Amino acid sequence: MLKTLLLTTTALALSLSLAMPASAQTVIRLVSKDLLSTNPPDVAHIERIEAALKAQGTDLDIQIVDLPSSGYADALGVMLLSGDIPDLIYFQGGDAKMADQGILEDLNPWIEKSPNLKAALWPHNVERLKNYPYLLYVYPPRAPQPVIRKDWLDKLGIAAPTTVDEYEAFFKAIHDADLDGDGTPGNTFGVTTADNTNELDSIFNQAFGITGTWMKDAAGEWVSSRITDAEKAKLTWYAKLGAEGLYDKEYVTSKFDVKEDKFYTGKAGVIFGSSAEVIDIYGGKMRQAHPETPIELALLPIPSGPGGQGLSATDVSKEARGFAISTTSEHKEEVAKLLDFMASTEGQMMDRMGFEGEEYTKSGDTYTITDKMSTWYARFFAAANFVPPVEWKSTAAQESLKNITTWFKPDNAFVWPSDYAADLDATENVYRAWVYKFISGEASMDQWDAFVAEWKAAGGDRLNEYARTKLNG
Ligand SMILES: [Ca+2]
Repeated sequence: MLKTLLLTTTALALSLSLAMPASAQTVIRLVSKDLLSTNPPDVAHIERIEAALKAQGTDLDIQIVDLPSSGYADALGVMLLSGDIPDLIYFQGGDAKMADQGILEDLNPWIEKSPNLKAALWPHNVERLKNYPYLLYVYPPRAPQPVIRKDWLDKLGIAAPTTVDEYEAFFKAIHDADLDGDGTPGNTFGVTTADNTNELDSIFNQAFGITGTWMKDAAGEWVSSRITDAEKAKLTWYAKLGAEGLYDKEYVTSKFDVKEDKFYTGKAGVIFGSSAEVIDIYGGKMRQAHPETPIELALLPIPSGPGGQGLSATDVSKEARGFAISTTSEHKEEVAKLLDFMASTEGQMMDRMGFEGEEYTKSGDTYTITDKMSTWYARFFAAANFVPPVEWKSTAAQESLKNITTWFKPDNAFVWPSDYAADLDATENVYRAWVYKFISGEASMDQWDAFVAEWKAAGGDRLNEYARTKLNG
């Protein structure tokens, strides 16, 4: 059905283009979220990209296809299913069924021919492209990392923690001191998170030996890491932190604004920022909350532990979002040239730095970032190898980006068939509920086997069985 539609519209487009006067300029149609022909900076950005490519001998007319930002994925799906398929498509979900229809190009051969793009990839991009070659999203993965006020770190007078044990002592030192200066020691948590324990897991999973979503049990069988001894040891430690007032048990009802507020008001010493940008937003908000003190944030190390060291394993089964080239495009070579340019130093200067006189000023070789930079964002890529001519990110933010490459660990998670959705939901709910029971003290770690049994009964056995068919293969 779709293929018939595609053939019809392609034939129509072809006959229309034949009726047009011949031109050396190639029309590329681009659809992307938040990229609009009604937004002047977007238009100016695209125009200067066209000019730069033309100077390199590629004459493109890049036409922005407007879709609403709200409900983008649905609107895109409707447009594609109607047979209107742009050359370059940004997906935020809904790509897998388009890939199944054969309308998304295998990007690997194109990347192979694109030296700038190839050099711009982050380690997780390389792994994801091996498993699912249809989407490209050249941005650092979200990897929550811990920060503390630098003036508090100085006041504590102890070194930043580098092991699990040192983290415990560090959280205790924060808790026992009166760093917020309200006259009451013991009313500041060492650490708080939002919603669940994912942020803690980001740096403590590897330390406790939780190497990925799937691990071998004592019998050599693949099982979900949720029910392993390593997970139990980690939760035992989280529960200890909770019992001693070092970890905020209210995490379970805290949204991100509550978490942040506890940090700014001195009710928690350490919080996690999910990206370099977020870390700098936290720094900016902290300074706004305390205009009398010039506060910087310090990034805390990725700790080693009994099981290892690193950031929690990154899902490399596929990109969740990103750019695709349509197989129906008549101009794949030109689209690939556009993408390669955007990954080059010249393209990144535009895409990352914004406009001279707006996001930065330039005097000779000296660049100065303006306040407008805080609202600029890359429309295409954040290349892993791009070094800006002036650094505006804080030291903490820069260090967090280095950690993403240094401490990257690929996960062995895979894409589930849709008929496992209910099992995945049910087991996740059982896990989250028990984690809270353990940390809040409502359940003791002696009840671990009851948790495992409930998790298995909720669909976990089925998940483990399917995982064995995938991972043993
Ligand atoms: Ca206090």
